[in-house]
Amino acid sequence: MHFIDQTSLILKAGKGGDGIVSFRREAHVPLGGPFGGDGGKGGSIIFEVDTHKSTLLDLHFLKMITAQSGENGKTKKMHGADGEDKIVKVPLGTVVRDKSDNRIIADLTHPGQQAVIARGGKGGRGNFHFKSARNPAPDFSEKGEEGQQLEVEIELKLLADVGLVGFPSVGKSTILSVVSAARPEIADYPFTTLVPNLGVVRVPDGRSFVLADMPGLIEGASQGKGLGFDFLRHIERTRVLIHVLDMSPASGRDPLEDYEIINNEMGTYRFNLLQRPQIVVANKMDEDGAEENLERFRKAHPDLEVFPTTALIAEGLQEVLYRAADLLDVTEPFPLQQDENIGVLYKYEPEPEPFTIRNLGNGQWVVEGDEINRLFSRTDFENEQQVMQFGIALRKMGVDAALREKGIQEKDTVFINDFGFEFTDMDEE
Ligand SMILES: Nc1nc2c(ncn2[C@@H]2O[C@H](COP(=O)(O)OP(=O)(O)OP(=O)(O)O)[C@@H](O)[C@H]2O)c(=O)[nH]1
Ligand SMILES: [Mg+2]
Repeated sequence: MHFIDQTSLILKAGKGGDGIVSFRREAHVPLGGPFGGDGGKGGSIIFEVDTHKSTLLDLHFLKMITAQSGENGKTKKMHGADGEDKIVKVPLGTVVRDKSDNRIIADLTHPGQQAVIARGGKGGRGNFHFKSARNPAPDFSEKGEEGQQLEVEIELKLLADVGLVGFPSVGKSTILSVVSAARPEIADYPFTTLVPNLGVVRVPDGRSFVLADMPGLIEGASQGKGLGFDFLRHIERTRVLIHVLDMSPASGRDPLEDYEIINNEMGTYRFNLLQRPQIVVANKMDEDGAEENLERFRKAHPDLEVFPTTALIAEGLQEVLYRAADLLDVTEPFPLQQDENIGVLYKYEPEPEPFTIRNLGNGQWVVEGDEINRLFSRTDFENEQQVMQFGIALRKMGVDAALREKGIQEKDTVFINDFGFEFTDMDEE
């Protein structure tokens, strides 16, 4: 199976339905009260973790996802139907970024977790909302809001707790195969592992964790050499590393040098991977000359704890697993990082707009916002003092200035929560 772990997609959430203009018809009234209903909300595009999925293959072929628009309002103040949300199933470990600025929109790390990636537009309000003493028969209504449109970069990052790292052919996949039920390919040529394999490891005391055999790293991996660069990204997700060294002189390499090179690559990679606790495993201890290499290594690194193993016959690995479980117990997950120049962000929450202004034409404006609604509900409009205070608070929030900037005229009507206010420009007094 082809392994797709990165793709991009265009998302178009549903438009909100328009509010409509209509009037109640009564036998003896030529023009009855406003009666136009609200448009329905546009459908949103929601990503949901499906643990049965393991790649982004289906999304790779999709290119674009849309959600249904809301229905327009109907007469008799009837609400148009909401557009249906579109649920997109993604594998655990999916990270979604806004392609325009590379910011993380969602980091889906729990089974069943959902995240709204493109929000559907709000429905427009029908004309009955805009009735006021000054205008008992408004002949206008709001249009539905456009749904959010964006291009996203989707990336799958493995969710292994522990990663096996090291040069090619040191025995990483062999270790995974003897400590878990995973059956990765094992061979004596380099780069046998092209895609990390995951296995669940159960320590005899009952603890368990997910272990991954990373593809071999080589010098220059952090600059994109070999397979390194792509898969260094996967290591980003792990909390503990098992650094595997080949102690056999037959490999033609020097384990002391290998150790330095791999650490250097991991340290140079943009998300300093050396922050993760490392367990050093000296593998292939069954080979001639391995003991001598181990001696040398220990002399060079007297403070390092080294675990000698013969992965082929599962010797020495029990201790390694216990140590990994112990380290996991005390190691917090590393936050997923943005590019260096953006800094660390755990979760991207767009800054809420304090308020929005819509020009309905004919000197009619709508101002909306959570803060404004709160203020509104706290104000007693029968009380002149409070009404003044409401006006002052709006001005402080910058509502007046924003309206002026959009070209509001003296005596235009500003609707807030279905109430119409006459605009008077206090700053020009
Ligand atoms: N003698 C000996 N050979 C081993 C031992 N562990 C693994 N091997 C052999 O080393 C070779 C490479 O093993 P793999 O597990 O595929 O190595 P890897 O690190 O996953 O290699 P890549 O996927 O290429 O990065 C295979 O031929 C294994 O049988 C060991 O403890 N002793
Ligand atoms: Mg391998």
